[in-house]
Amino acid sequence: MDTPAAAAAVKPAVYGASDRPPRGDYSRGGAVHADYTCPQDWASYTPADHDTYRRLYERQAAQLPGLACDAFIEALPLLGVKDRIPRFEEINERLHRATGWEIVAVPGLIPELPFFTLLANRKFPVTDWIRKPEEFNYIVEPDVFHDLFGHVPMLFDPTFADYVQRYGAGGIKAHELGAGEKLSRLYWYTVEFGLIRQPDGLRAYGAGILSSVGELKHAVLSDEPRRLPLDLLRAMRTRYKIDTYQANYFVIKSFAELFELTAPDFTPIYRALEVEPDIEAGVLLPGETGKA
Ligand code: HBI
Ligand code: FE
Repeated sequence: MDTPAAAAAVKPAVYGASDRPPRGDYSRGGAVHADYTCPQDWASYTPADHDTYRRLYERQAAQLPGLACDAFIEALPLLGVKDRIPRFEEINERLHRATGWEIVAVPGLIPELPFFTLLANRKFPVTDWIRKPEEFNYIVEPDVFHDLFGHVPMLFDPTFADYVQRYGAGGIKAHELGAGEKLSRLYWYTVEFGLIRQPDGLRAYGAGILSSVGELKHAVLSDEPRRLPLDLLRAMRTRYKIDTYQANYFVIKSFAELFELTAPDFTPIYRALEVEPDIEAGVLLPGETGKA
């Protein structure tokens, strides 16, 4: 997969293989670099695109109190504009000052190794196209709203930002060990669908929850999903679903806890995982209450 265009033909097997062609244009007349980054094609946004972003932002921001974690709510205004799609460089000035991160535009989902490499270098890949108005309530592939609204505010939190950088560095190693899929479960159950128990109650910090109109209430308030204390092995053994609400979530007590998880060398963990069977989403093991 030496060029983005070639890679796009193979559609990165991300979030589970899907037979649909990728939404993004991975060639863009040669404007996509070898690391999959490309200029944000801001001029290509139509008034309808900006309006879709405005409406998504307005609806989601109204839902946050009592459901989104404090770090997210505090940082969200740092995205700047909310009535149109922001220019990434507007955000990068503030983000780089805060935690040394910057967001880079990509045409969509990218293969594992380039993804991990960008994170390891404190570059967060943000898809630069936005869903169509008719996809207002649900879109399968992450678009600019999911990435900007869901992921970027959390990167203003220094400890969480350090976790994501460590995750990326670990991901390069996991890829070399052939353990990328196991490690991607950790990403899924933390960066995408993580919950945190604050002193004032359960809150969401995962981007997949924070950017979803229905899943934010479901993940935090419903008694249907199982909620487990985050444990490295348990999370990396647990399969996930890509097109429904999660059947289980993993709960942390602090972002320091998340950061400390990535301290050890994962090689022995990958070895242990080779002999531990996967666990289906939503299944409880003996002794688990599912009420973390
Ligand atoms: N690519 N652009 C983009 N965004 C993601 O969140 C992403 C990706 N590629 C792979 C991926 N996520 C996950 O499978 C990682 O856990 C590897
Ligand atoms: Fe995401």
